Amino acid sequence: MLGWFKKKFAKKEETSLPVQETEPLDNAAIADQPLAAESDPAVPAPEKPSSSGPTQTVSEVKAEKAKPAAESVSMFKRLSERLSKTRDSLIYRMDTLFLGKKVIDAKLLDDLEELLVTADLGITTTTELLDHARQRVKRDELSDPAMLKEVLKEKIRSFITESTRPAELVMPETGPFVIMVIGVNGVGKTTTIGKIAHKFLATGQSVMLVAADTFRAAAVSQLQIWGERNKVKVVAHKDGADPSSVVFDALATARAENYDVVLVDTAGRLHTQTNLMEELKKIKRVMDKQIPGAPHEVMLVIDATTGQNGISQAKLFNNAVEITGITLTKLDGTAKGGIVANICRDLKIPIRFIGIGEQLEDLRDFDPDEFIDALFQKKSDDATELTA
Ligand SMILES: Nc1nc2c(ncn2[C@@H]2O[C@H](COP(=O)(O)OP(=O)(O)O)[C@@H](O)[C@H]2O)c(=O)[nH]1
Ligand SMILES: [Mg+2]
Repeated sequence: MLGWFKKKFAKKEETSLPVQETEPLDNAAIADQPLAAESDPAVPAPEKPSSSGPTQTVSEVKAEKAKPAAESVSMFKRLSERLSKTRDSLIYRMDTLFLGKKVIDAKLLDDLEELLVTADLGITTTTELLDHARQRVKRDELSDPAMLKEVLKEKIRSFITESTRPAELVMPETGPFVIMVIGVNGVGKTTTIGKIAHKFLATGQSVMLVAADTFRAAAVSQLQIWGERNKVKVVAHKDGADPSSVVFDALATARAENYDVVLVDTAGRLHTQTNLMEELKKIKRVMDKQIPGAPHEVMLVIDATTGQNGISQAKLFNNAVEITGITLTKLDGTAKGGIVANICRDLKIPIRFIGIGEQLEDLRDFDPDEFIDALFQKKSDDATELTA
């Protein structure tokens, strides 16, 4: 497993929160919540962890995070189960295509090309994959269709690993680590913030949430629910407030109160809405004024089920505010797994996390090897796992 963030921070063992099983989320209930009364930290601040103590090195942090083998197996199993629908749209279609075929001929390669494009790998990534396969066939290194799948798997692995390492979030040595979360409506920004907060809390970091999505009435209360669930402070202004001023105030508080991590929720916007994109730039500038260097991470959330549209969203958001990392949500849904390779190869922006469900713990560090292995798992392996 990769370490998912890097920071020399004071040891905060006593404050580490155990990872708890959470109740299933009732999103209808979230939507129906009355808007919390005007403003401000509706949720009391948690106990601040002590900032004294010996400094911990990155390798110590990693060692501490190393999981017992049994836990890793069950984590992999859960990932693999959650990816089953995504797997259907890529791997099982490939298996069906290769079934009963004895040789790799032009027709098979053409059919494969169509399959890969429709599984969201995109034209350029597909072309590169196919060229690679064709060259190997030509050089007589590849003739068995069963081997072709392995060749594709390793090539996809190389696309993903090359562009995502190092994929760790790098926290500043001092001051709050500010993460600005952006993306179009409904992709899972607020949910992802709740899940990321949970991850940081489990390592003993103090976390503040900022409701800079002042566009929709329910948005602030939705974030406040995630705040309550995590028992962390949520800074909000009145509904309809200027998001830049919310952010300006929140970062002042975060600095004054020594928060480790600040997660800023922004309004969903279409990447084609230029005025809203300008607003994002303004929010970013305001952050830097309050805490020089902030935001340290501009995280774009992409819904993996939206396919190629997700890629164009990323390009336009990147032009406006320079994305530093991506969270890909809803890979437990009917996503076409090719989008992962396409993002890595085409955009060269690291995927930090993947969302594989609606619960607090359903956010995984994106580990390219683990992901590829889970995605390419054979159906027979699934059956073994489920009966195990
Ligand atoms: N299945 C699944 N649903 C998700 C995931 N992430 C978010 N969602 C759901 O997507 C919907 C929109 O999420 P929300 O966080 O409100 O999106 P936002 O508009 O970008 O803030 C909600 O119903 C979430 O529960 C995920 O990884 N898997
Ligand atoms: Mg939201």
